[in-house]
Formats: sequence, structure tokens, C-alpha cells
Amino acid sequence: MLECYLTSHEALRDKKGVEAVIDCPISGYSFKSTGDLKWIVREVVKKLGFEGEIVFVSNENIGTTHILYNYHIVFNKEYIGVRIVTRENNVYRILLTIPAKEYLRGLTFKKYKPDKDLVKPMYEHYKSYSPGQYYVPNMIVYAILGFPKEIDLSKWKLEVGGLVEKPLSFRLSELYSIGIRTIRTSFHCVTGWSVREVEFTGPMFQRLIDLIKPRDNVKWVYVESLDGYSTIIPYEEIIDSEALIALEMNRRPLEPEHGYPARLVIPHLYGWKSAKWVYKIDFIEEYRDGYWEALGYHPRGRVDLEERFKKA
Ligand SMILES: Nc1nc2c(c(=O)[nH]1)N[C@H]1C(S)=C(S)[C@@H](COP(=O)(O)O)O[C@H]1N2
Ligand SMILES: [Mo]
Repeated sequence: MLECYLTSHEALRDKKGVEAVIDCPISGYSFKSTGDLKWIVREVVKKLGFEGEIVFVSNENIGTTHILYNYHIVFNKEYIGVRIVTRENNVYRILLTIPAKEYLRGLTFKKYKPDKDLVKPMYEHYKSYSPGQYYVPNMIVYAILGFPKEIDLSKWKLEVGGLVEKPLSFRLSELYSIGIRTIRTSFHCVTGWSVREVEFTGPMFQRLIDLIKPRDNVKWVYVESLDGYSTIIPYEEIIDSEALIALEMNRRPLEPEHGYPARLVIPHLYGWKSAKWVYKIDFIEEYRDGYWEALGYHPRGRVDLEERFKKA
């Protein structure tokens, strides 16, 4: 039986024309070619009641272990996007990006619960292990939602709140004055590239936690950026970790393309968790998808455990 989750994200809706995402975990399908994939897509699509021509669009490697395939289901002048997550010749997720709510009529969905994806590691390789990655000399710039307009520092603030005793907002100079540190670390993008020995400077996340005092029921940290990007991080992963609010990279203020004036850096999680142009950090109890999580990426994203995509 096919059971799927339904999710959505404001930026997917407003900037990409995707009203909702149907996310279907799959098991037991192996494939050798895109021809096989097309057949699998047709089966899944039929079960969901969609009809149309299935057209190959693109593919990309995600680490040295995964390949992500994109298809369209074309009908009239519209299409439903199909993202197929594969690992070592097995299909294990199919996600449909839905352009309008009417396509959801008559379908029922499960609610995604991250618990199954957050199994406690048996032992921790933590910082030293990056399976399925290769090394490049410098950070590759990503801006999936474009670059924000020039930032007026007299207006800019980082708001930190949610389920906390003392919500606070910080101007850039205040972020410097609460105490900064420099870490030297590797940085890993889920698509497979890693960079060694990048330096990031700014207040440690732990310092923010000490100031705002999250309540006992906090489980997640939801981060929002000026470009509409967002992501979510398990609260546990930022306590006592190297996570910081970076204001500088390699001892210089962040370049605009790298997230000026402030970005997160959480070195032991894949790079998509390190949101650039961040302006809001919320401590929350209930899980919700950020931008990439809504497209099937993992709620935690640990590099050492190769948590690229949701597994449950
Ligand atoms: N706001 C925003 N933050 C973002 C992204 C993005 O597209 N928009 N891309 C993420 C991804 S996938 C990676 S790997 C890193 C890359 O950091 P860089 O662009 O500074 O090299 O930024 C992350 N933060
Ligand atoms: Mo990335």
C-alpha cells in the first residue's frame, strides 16, 4: 500500500508555484535505467489518481551514494513535478510538487512525524567522519530563492524567541558585544562537496541559549531568512555544539552572497541547515518542515550518519 505525507512551504508556494508537496516513502523497487524509473513513477502516479505524460527533466548526484531524478507529469498546460530519491539503485522516496490545491481532492495523507528519523546514534563519529563526500577548495554559493536586497543595517535585527524565558533581538553590534569566537571547521553540502578548514566568527549558539533561556519543552529550532528560506534543527544538536551565528568568514565580514550580515553555521550538520541572511530564530516544540525538509530532506541532517533524506 502506498502511504504518503502532505507538506508545504511558504517560499515554495510564493516563489516556485508549488502549493503542496506529496511525499511518498517507497521500498522494494530497484532500477537500472531511467526507463525503469519511468515505469515506477507511472505506477505511483496511477495509485494517486494522476494522469499525464511522464517526461524526464534532469538528474543530479547527491553525495556519491544518491541520485535525484526529476520528471514532469504533463497534462494540458500544467505539470506536476516528480522528484525521485534513489540510493544505490534503489528508489526510496517519490515526491510530487503540486501546482494547485484542486489536485489534492479526494486524497488522504499521513502526517509526517520525525521520530523514526531521529534514532539515537550507536556511537558518534561526530566531527571526523563524512561518508559519501568529496573535497573542493572553496565554498560553493547557493541561493535557491535568490539574493535578498541590500540590507539596511540601521533597521536590521536578529529576533530570537518562541518558547523562551527572555525573547531578545540583537542589532549587528550587539551580536558582536555578547562575545564572539572563531571556529575552524569543515563544511559539508548534502550535494556532495565539502571544504576543509573554513573559519567562522560570531557568537556561539550556546551563548544565545544562555541569554534567552529556552523552556524545558523546546525540541526544535526554526530559522527564517530574509529571502524566504527556512530550516529546522533539533534543539539537542545545537546545545554544547560548535554551532554559531557567523558574522565573519575567514576573518572578514560575510560577503553578501555568503549571508551578510549573519548566518548560521552548524558544522556537523549538512550545509542546508546553515541558513544565510538569517533574521529570526524560534525555539519551538512541534516539528515543522523548512524549505528543503519540505522537499524530502532530513529533519536532523547529521553528516557522520549520512542523513541526507528523510528515511521513515
Ligand atoms: N538563505 C539561504 N541559506 C542557505 C541556502 C540558500 O539557498 N538560501 N543554501 C544552503 C546550502 S544548501 C548550503 S550548502 C550553504 C552554502 O553556503 P554558501 O552559499 O555560503 O557557500 O548555504 C545554505 N544556506
Ligand atoms: Mo547544500
